[in-house]
Amino acid sequence: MVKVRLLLTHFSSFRGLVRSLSSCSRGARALCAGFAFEARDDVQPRRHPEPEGTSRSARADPPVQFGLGSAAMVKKLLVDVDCGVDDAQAIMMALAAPDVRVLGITCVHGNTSVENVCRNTLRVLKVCHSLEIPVFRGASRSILGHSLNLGHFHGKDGLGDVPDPKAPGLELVQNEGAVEAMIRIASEHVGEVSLVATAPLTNLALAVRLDPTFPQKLKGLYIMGGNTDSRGNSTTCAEFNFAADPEAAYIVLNDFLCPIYMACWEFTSLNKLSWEFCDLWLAQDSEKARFMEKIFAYCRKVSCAERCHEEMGDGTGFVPCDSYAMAAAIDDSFMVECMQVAVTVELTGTYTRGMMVLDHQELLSKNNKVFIMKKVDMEMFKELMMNALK
Ligand SMILES: [Ca+2]
Repeated sequence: MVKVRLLLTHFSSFRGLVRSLSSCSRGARALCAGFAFEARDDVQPRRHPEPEGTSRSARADPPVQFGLGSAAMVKKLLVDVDCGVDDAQAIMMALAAPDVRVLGITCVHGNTSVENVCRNTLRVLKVCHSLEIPVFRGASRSILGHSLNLGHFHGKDGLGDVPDPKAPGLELVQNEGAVEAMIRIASEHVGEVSLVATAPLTNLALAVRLDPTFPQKLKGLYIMGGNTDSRGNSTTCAEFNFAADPEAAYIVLNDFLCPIYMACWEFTSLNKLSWEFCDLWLAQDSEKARFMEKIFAYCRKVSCAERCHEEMGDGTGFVPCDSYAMAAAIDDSFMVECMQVAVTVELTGTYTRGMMVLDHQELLSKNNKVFIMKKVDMEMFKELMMNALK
C-alpha cells in the first residue's frame, strides 16, 4: 500500500484559478495517479505546447492562463447511472460545472428498474435544460441476474415517488444501447473521456467484455462504490453498487487498466454534510432546488431513520454518495489524499459476497492499483453542490 498525500492547500485557496488550469490539474493528477498517469501519457491530449526538453516537473507547473474556455480545456465526461436521487445530484453537479461537457448518460438497473432510470435521467436533464445530452438504456439485470430486493431507499421510482405528468417520455432514449455507446464515445475521444460510474457496474463489465481495449481509451474511471472496512450498507459487508452486481464489480476492478479513483461507502459516510447545509442548499430560489427538494423528501426521511444512524457509523447527516465521485472527475484538486492499493471483490463469501477486498500485503500481484479517496476538499464540495442547484 502506498499512501499518497497531495499538497494542494495552496491550490485550494486559489480554486478558481486551478479550475481554469487544466495542465495544473494534470500536475495534481500526476501526483495522485503516479504510475497510472505515466502509463496514460501516450494518449493524453497535448493541452499546452511545450518546448523541447521541458522536464516533467516543469510541465506540471504551466504558465497561468485565465478563463480561456477553449475546447481543449473542457472535461469530457460519460456518466453511468442508476438514477436515484444521489445520481440526480451528481448529474446536476456535472451540468452546472462550467468546464465540463457530458457526452452521454448511460443507464443501468440499480436503485430502480432501468426504464425508471432512463425516465429519471430525462427528468433531471429537463430541469437542467440539457435534454440534448443523449441517454442510453443499458443492462436491466446484474451479470448473474440476481437482484438484492432491499426495498427502495430512493422511493419505488428512484426519484422519491413524486411523478411529473409532464416528464419527457422514453421515446427520447437513444436507439443505440448503453454499452455500445460507451465503447463508441470512448473510441471517438481516445484518452479524453472520464467515465463516472455511480451505479452497479454491469454496463462497464459488459463493455470491457465486448471491447477489451475500452478501458485503455478512457482518461480515467471514477467509481462511487465498494467499501474499505467491510462495513456494508446493503448487506452485512457490502456496499449497494457492489452488492447489486458483485461479478460486474470484480470484472471492472480486475480488467480496467485505466486510472481508477474510488469514493467508497465508508469514505462518503465519514464526509457527510450537515442537515443545516442541506436546508440552505434546498432553500435556493431556483427551479432546480425546488425539483431537488421534492424528489429528496422521501430519501431524507429515510436517511434520518434509526437504521441509517447505524449504517453511517457516527450519526446521521446528508451523504450525497455519488457526488463525491463526480466532484473528483470535475476537479482534480478535489482529492487531497488518496490510498493507492490493489483491490478485488469477494464473490463467494457467505457473509461477505460483494465486499471489496484490499490487498494491503500485495499478495495478488496486481499492477493496476486503484486510488481510494481518503481526504477531499469539503469546501469545494459544498460549492459544487450549491452550484448544482443554482
Ligand atoms: Ca447511484
